[in-house]
Amino acid sequence: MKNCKLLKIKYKYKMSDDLSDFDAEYKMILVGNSTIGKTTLFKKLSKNVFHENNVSTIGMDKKTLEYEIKIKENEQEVKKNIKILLYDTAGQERFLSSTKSYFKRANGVILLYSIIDKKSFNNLPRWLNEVKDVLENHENNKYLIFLIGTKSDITKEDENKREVSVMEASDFCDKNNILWYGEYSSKNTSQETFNILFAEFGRKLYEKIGFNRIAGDNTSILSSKKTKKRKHQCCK
Ligand SMILES: Nc1nc2c(ncn2[C@@H]2O[C@H](COP(=O)(O)OP(=O)(O)OP(=O)(O)O)[C@@H](O)[C@H]2O)c(=O)[nH]1
Ligand SMILES: [Mg+2]
Repeated sequence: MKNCKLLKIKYKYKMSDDLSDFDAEYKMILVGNSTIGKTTLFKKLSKNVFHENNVSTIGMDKKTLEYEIKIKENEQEVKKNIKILLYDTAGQERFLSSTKSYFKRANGVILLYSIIDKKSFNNLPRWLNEVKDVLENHENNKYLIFLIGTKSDITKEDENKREVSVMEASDFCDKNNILWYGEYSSKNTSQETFNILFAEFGRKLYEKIGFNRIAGDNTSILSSKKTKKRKHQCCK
């Protein structure tokens, strides 16, 4: 845990009112093993709901988020309106080839693992390779990777259920040039806190990439399907 500190969220988000006037848009993808809570986070952020039931994603879902962020330009604080097009992807192994097609031209990658599921953490290097394989093959070297742990409410109730320490996660970030953003719960973390977090991701992307437009986004949305048994959770 040398260089990598838990990053503080400095700026308040504000949903932008004027949608036509924005300074940049970025594609971000949620990536990680099945059942770690990608869709649950996506729904908390977009609809402020928490579902207990197990609905496995096939294909993907997407949602546009709009924020006003503050950045420093020539020593002055200026406001920028940004859009984040967020993709919720499938974690099951059997969908990997179609999932990878949604990684293309991503500007931000949110890697996730469950803090009560060591396998989901141990599989992060593999997800990282899959993402880099797609992004670097499409001549996209300007992207950022963020890491967050999910299901923090469970260890708050019972610390014995923890399988991944904060130190391990932070060290993984240090070694792989990833930004570590800590542990969250889609059950207990508020929608506003998630919005502040995503506005901060947007601010980091603006600092790294600046102006950006998402070209040719015409991917269709496939529905999610209830799966009774989730045996094929590879990547697990
Ligand atoms: N207690 C608790 N349960 C959670 C949390 N996030 C997700 N879950 C539960 O974990 C299960 C799986 O969540 P999903 O969001 O469907 O997982 P996923 O990563 O989208 O899985 P795939 O779509 O198969 O890739 C669901 O039963 C959720 O209710 C959390 O923060 N706390
Ligand atoms: Mg899902």
